[in-house]
Amino acid sequence: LMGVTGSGETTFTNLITNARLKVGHGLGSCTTEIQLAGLKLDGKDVVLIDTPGFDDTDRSQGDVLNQIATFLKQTYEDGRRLSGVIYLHRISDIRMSGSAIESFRLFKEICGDEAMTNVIVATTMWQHVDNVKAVEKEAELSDKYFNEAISRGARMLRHDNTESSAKAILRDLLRHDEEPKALLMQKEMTNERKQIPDTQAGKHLLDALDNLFRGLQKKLSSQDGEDQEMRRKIDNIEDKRRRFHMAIAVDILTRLISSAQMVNNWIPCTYH
Ligand SMILES: Nc1nc2c(ncn2[C@@H]2O[C@H](COP(=O)(O)OP(=O)(O)OP(=O)(O)O)[C@@H](O)[C@H]2O)c(=O)[nH]1
Ligand SMILES: [Mg+2]
Repeated sequence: LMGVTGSGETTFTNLITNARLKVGHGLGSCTTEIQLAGLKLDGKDVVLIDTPGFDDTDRSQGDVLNQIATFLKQTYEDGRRLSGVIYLHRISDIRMSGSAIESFRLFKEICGDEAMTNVIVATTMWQHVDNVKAVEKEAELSDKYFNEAISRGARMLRHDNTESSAKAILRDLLRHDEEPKALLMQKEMTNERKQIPDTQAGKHLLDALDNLFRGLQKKLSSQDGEDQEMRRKIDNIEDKRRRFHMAIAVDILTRLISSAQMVNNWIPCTYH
């Protein structure tokens, strides 16, 4: 389950499993770690993977991408494949904000075109909206923002926060003729041994930050005097870029240390 923060990933997970994962009721993001919860559906063991939402209010998009990427890589190396990916989107959002568009682009880069047949875009929060307007908005979303994904095989379904609609979404993924498929980012990191910033999703995120950075710098240079607010925004983007690289460096270092420890532990044994 992926989506922007507050789109209802954890609520979806709790609805059909025995898990009692923490749901966010305030303005801030809630889920900070990837959490798993299982259920039995039509005799099949299903594991739901609840992820921290994109556009996290406390952490950067890069931190969330790192977390998801690390988990996806591990899963793929363990030989497990995802039967499907559910992207939740709030139908109650008045408009598709820049960050919502950006989050979905990032999601598409994580999955890649080939895995789109195993993707469901599920709209949530139907209880919060006028039904007629929401149906119009749903049509606009499928024609405009999600149409490329749909043309590659993704399906758009409604989730009305009931157990039956959540199960219908899972059944759609399980019943679908497609085999579980590796996501593009999993193949890039494992088969092509790419680091996160070199994957399509990583590159996309860095490009987006660069564009933002250049735009703000241009604005700043066209102004007389120092604009404190603009300077703060630029510093914030620089900070996000640095943290994205830093998190990856820490990850690589941790792996190196643990493999060095494995070698250390192994050498004395060979002499016995
Ligand atoms: N009406 C309605 N409310 C929902 C639905 N899904 C979630 N909510 C509410 O939306 C809020 C956020 O839900 P969460 O499940 O924590 O959202 P999340 O996507 O896990 O958020 P992060 O963990 O921050 O990424 C909570 O108050 C939920 O009760 C839904 O389908 N319909
Ligand atoms: Mg959550």
